[in-house]
Amino acid sequence: MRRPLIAGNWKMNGNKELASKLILELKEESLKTDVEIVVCCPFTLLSLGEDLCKESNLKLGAQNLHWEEKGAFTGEISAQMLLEHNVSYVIIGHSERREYFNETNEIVNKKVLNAIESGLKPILCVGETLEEKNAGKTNSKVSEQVLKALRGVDNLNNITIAYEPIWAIGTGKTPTPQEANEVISYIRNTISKELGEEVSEEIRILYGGSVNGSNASEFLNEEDIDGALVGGASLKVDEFIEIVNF
Ligand code: G2H
Repeated sequence: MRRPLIAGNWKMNGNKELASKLILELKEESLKTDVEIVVCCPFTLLSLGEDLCKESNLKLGAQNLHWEEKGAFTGEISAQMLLEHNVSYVIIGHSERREYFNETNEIVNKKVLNAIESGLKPILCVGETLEEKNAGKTNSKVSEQVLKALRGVDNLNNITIAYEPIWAIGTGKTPTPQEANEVISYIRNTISKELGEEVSEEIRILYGGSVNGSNASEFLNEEDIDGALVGGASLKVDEFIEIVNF
């Protein structure tokens, strides 16, 4: 049985006040205990997030990391720096990173390798553009992204994948839950064929893209969907609670 995971990706949003409010309210709620909940806040809020998440079931996540251990990489952040703040998860290869910061599959692969070697759990994002979807290229695009990102990774136990169709991100548009489930089960089959059946049964694959309090349960009740990566709705505590308690 794969334990569902709901991760909130705050992107470049929030401040100390919002972080305190959101995390404290989440801690006070009675949330499903069989769901793993991760808060991926901006780097500057990790220290506060670390304190606020203490003595709770909430886990802390980051939204990016560099692939090197340390060095002259102005503006970057290392796995060790994240670990020092009790960060457990790190989002890697989000489409916004790929699009605005030119992250290629090779860069994503280096980041995944570094995260795994350092003891962080990557949430690897993959997804197709609307053009690729319309050209019938969804499955080939996402399976290529997954296999390239996982190249050379020996231990896949701590990997989570998030299928996020780019056209569904922050747009309010979504695939149907059945369509999302089909792509996710294609990813699972690809992993089974290329990397082993056992790991394909164990690896968690989330859906992301305009998930909200109203549509979450439909996605999360699909057989192959193991959770959600939530952007906009993770900044509204009531909605995020609704998603977690789907
Ligand atoms: C997709 C998602 C979170 P949103 O990027 O990663 O954002 O839920 O706002 O579409």
